[in-house]
Amino acid sequence: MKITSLASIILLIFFSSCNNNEQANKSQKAKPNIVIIYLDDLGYGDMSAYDAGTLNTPNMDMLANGGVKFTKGYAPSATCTPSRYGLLTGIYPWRNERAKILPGTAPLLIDTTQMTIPKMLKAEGYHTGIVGKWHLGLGKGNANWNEKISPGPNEVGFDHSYILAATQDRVPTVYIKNGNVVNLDPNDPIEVSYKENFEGEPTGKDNPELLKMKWHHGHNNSIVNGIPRIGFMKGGEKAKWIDEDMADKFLEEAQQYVKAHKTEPFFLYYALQQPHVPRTPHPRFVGKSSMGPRGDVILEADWCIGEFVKTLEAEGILENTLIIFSSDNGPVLNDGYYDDAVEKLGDHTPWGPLRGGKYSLFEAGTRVPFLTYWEGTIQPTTSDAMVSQLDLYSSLAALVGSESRAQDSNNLLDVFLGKSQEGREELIIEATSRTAYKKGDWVMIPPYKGVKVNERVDIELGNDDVFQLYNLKNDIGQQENLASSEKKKLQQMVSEFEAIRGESFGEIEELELK
Ligand code: NG6
Ligand code: CA
Repeated sequence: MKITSLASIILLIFFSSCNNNEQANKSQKAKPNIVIIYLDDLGYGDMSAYDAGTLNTPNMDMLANGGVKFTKGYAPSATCTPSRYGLLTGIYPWRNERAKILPGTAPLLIDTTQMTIPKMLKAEGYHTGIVGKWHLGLGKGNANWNEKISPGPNEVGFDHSYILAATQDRVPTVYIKNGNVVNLDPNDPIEVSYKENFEGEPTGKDNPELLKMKWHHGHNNSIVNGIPRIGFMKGGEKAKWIDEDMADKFLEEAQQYVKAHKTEPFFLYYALQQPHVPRTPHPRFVGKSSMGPRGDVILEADWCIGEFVKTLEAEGILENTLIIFSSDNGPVLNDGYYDDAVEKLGDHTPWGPLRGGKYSLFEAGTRVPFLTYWEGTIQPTTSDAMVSQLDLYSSLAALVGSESRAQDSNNLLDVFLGKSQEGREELIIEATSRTAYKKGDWVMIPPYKGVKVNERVDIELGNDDVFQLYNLKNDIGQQENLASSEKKKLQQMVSEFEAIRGESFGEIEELELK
């Protein structure tokens, strides 16, 4: 063979392989891996990137400062179950009257015929997994924990699931993998009840001597690992989780999932349990924040996120992975245990400049840390566009080329990718079955009876006898109620709100509109 023809063959091979690489790159970009990292009760001011508190969260900050950091990012609700429902379905949780904080025995909340983010992504060729907190009900109610529990995450779109059923403070205190309780001993079956105790079983209420963490309100039923819980449970000794190991366990499962599926497009919903109660940092993190267990578990979560991102990097897929980070609702200090969250808070402000907290219709209930990160694709920026977790469904569908859209989910793909600042115009937020309406900088809260402050958690709930209207542009702390001075604005907000909700709210006729 002549030298020239050999050279041209080499060149041909070289160019065709470039072309292949380019194509591979293109199709990778079209179907990037998608990871949602979801914290439980992390407040707007709990991340140092939000410049509000005094905690130092370098790994979360790395994502926030290297991606799009949203200053007006909202969870659908100020509590867990409704937020997670909205996140996965793109449907307002107030449309489903069962979307309330669920006990561990509740049936699956998402109908198996309903579309969800993982279902939509599966249809586009994704492998889908969830690791961490579920809290959307399991089975048909009062599940038999000793058999395969179904329907659950695997029936609403997840190919793989490794979950805790409800919350860390609710029974059953076991991990469930693809519908089966992990380490279940058939000779020690699990029984669960939210109504009555099982004979002879100690409780937090009657056996304070057995407790390593004391309950403040609620949380006085079965005792697991010295921690009193919500609900009663019997049996399943070998299957019970060790609270202090939970963060490491979920991290390991998330890392394994990534390693197992790195060659196909995957969607991972990594739902960490921190800083929800009971706050049980691994001994490696005890004392690290000097704010007690609440601060310590946030630092633990921060470390987990750092390790998780390192895994994406080590597996060579960081540049092909869109990471979305947020929290299911705002912060709470005393959520039912004596754990020094109040006493050791110091100057830290988990709610940042916002009013209220978890359970509240005021801003801190639903405005949460929210960011998107995509190494090499998203340019670092701060965005003041209003976005909701509800919008992820339609935006991710647009990203992967799916035509599917969800009812209350706006396609804000360009906003999430940092290419546009045009977010939502309006949003309804929810807090324990109450709703309020936001439009631009304005927030309208209809009158709600009920206490203004929940004394047990020491949080202002947003209830008042009168309409409340705030302009967040000049009043982010919601101090000045403009309802009587801005009556036209109020009337407009109320009408729009009622049109979306399809119901009428409050006593608008008493406004004497002029
Ligand atoms: C409340 C619990 C609280 C927490 C919350 C759910 C009591 C008194 N309080 O009912 O501790 O578990 O439910 O939190 O039981 S969430 O983040 O999952 O919505
Ligand atoms: Ca929560």
